[in-house]
Amino acid sequence: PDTRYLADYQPFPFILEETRLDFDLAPDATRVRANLKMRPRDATKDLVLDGGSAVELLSLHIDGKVPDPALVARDDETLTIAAAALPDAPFSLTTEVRIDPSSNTAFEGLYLSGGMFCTQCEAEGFRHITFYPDRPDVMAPFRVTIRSEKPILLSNGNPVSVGDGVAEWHDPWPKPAYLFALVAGDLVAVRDVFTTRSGRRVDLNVWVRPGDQDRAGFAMESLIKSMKWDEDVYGREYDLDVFNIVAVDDFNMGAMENKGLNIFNSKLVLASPETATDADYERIESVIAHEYFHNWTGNRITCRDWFQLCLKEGLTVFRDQQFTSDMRSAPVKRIEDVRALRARQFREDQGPLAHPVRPDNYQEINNFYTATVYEKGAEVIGMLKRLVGDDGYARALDLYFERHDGEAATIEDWLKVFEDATGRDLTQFKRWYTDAGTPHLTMAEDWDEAASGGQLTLTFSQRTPPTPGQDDKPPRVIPVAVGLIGPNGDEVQATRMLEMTEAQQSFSFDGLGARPVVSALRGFSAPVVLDRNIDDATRAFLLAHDTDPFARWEAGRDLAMSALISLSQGQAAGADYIDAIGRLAADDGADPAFRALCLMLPGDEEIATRLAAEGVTPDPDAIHSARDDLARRVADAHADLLSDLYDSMAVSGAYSPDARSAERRSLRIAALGLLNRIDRGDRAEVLFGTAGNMTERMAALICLIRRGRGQAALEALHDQFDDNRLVMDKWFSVQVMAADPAQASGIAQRLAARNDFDWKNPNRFRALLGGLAGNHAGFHAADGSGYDFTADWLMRMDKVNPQIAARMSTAFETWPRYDAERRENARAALQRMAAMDGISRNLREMVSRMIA
Ligand code: B3K
Ligand code: ZN
Repeated sequence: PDTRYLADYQPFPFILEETRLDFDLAPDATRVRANLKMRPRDATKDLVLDGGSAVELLSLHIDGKVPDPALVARDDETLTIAAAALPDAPFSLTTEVRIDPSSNTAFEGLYLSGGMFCTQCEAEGFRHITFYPDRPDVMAPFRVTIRSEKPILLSNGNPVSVGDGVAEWHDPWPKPAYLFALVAGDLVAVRDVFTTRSGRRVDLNVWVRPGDQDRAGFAMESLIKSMKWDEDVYGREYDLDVFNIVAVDDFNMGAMENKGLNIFNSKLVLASPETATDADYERIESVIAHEYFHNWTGNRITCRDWFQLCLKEGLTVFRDQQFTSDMRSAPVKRIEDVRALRARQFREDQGPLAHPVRPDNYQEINNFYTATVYEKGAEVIGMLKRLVGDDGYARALDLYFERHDGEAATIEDWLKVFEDATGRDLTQFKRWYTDAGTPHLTMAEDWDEAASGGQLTLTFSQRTPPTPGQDDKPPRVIPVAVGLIGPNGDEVQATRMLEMTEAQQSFSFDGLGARPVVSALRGFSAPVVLDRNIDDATRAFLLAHDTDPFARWEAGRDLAMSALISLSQGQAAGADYIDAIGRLAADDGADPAFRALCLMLPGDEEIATRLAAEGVTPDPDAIHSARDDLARRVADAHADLLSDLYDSMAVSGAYSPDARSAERRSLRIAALGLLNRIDRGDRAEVLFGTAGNMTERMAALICLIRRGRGQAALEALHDQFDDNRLVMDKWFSVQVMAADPAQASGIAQRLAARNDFDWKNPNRFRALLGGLAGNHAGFHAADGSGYDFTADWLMRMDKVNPQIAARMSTAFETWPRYDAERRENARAALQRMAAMDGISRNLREMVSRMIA
């Protein structure tokens, strides 16, 4: 009954020509007057406006008159005005409502964060502000007046007038309500100016709390780089006179692309060398870019309905990934993205929460802001680009902006643009959007020395395991990038894109002379699991010689993975890996960040996911000790080399977050992590005490915790930063994440009892619960303590902030793959949540999909 279906889409029967909003802000009684200029498309239809139960209607007028009360109906979610009460011509609808931002703990709609008023409307938050057609295909220009004693009053668009206690804003670009934003607070700005290529002067402001200005400079630099890049690479210019970014401490996700007024979680704005790591800096740069890029892919062209979420998110992630590759090392970025995809999206695709990139039904749309919609959505665009080529992609994008600017579009529109621009039929390609699950691609090799001067035939077959609601998966088109390396290590066939369209298909390479080694799925050309029969010696050969950086890294990864899997099953293994990795680490010709990535062993969770994909039940404790064992052996075997790297990769002088310095630090930290297994933590202790930047201090702290000697460092960090929320979030998270698994949930319990566990703050809650979920063997402790702790807190959080509870419940999504005892414990925890009185729609949907 609560499920919505893509197939049921109906256009809104009214046209909204303009929206005027008037806010009188007060913490517990804000008044909102809305004046909507409307025109019926179909005069027989009632006008149904969305409006949450906490929105109190004070008055309603149609063309200035109060309608017959019998023609107006209110329920918990809507306000309906019968067609009989509406003119058959343009009319104006005026409502006045009262809302209470101070009691809004769900942080959806208008709420308070540290005394500042702010909003979050995507996906369906605007209905908690006033009565409105809260759907993305209803777009209108907005005029907004804000009355408040707060000194800084912001909304979307351009400022019309800013006076004492009142400000007026006008956004000329028609937009859906989910892009509305308002901020009122005591804020200061870091300012700059950007001149667009056609000469528009744009005032840029990053608004933060007084005292935080000196940590907002990097966000500003990132914004300027993003604006320039979007002009250079996509020909997209900014379209207003101001661009505002505001940092808030209480925020349900990372950031939000509201037109001209992006609102950010403060952890994605504020950074200084003492408080933020290199990874934080990189993430700030990419999220600032992501939200900025939404101005065209999301705002100027938005989504017709929420089923089309990947239209804006997949494309915008793809764009931010391109941006980061241009700003930093492209191969390193690609490897990092694939790691993240496998860790989050493959895991999601493998379990009960699997869904298509474009889902066709949902109960709560906020549950679909997933790795599948975002990251797999971006991979699908990468494949499209590989299939039509760079020029085809550029033509298609130009056509997309030209054809759909100002519209609310669909995946069908998106694919049509590619078909029209390139002449290619994308019917089969569309399955990447409609079918869930990660395809398994098997590759077999056949070498015929006698045929055509030495012929290699590769035969691929594809199979996608069933996912909830989808048993049969027809074959998809899969671009498989392949190169060939000769026995002497030289490349004999440069990258060729094989297009697989059948369930099984063969491709031949002639005139090869001697049998080459195949470098397959170069650049991770498709989001699939590749199964091939390959021995460790061949993997080591590829790790040494492959010209494609991704495939080269992947060869080392596979080598590590095969060793870890054997070790976790009690077999001796690892010699080939230890050998090969030593040679790579010593190769000064290879980029330091690349070497660092190769030195990092796959995480426990990734090993478990791989085992499960092969139909093996993962044993979290055995995986954990296998990883420990292999890391220690690597350190033993290469102690001198690692120690040299640790010393030589030190970056001298003042800290700078630039890519080159960060890459050296990453290799240094990778070496430290391994050495820590054999030096009792002595290096880490020195580094923690002497490093002037958070990147190295945090790495050192993790090492110390792993050696059971983190106490003094934790205390020191606490004393130094107890007034800095972002550092304290790390403090909470790291001690659970890096804990000995047997103690993880006990430590989490102890931390949760602290006064400064401000659990209603989403960052703090995520730090602790996410820290535990990130400790694989700790969360999956056989006695169920990790599950119980998590379930208790999710139930508590659900009453306050359902979105956060539902999001964090994904910690359980892998439960069906474990042994009977763990499954029993996890199921009991899930059932306890399902049975909770007053469970939210958000958590209910998640839990019921996981139990099903
Ligand atoms: N569009 C927002 C996400 C909104 C999430 C709503 N639950 C941020 C982003 O993807 O850019
Ligand atoms: Zn986005």
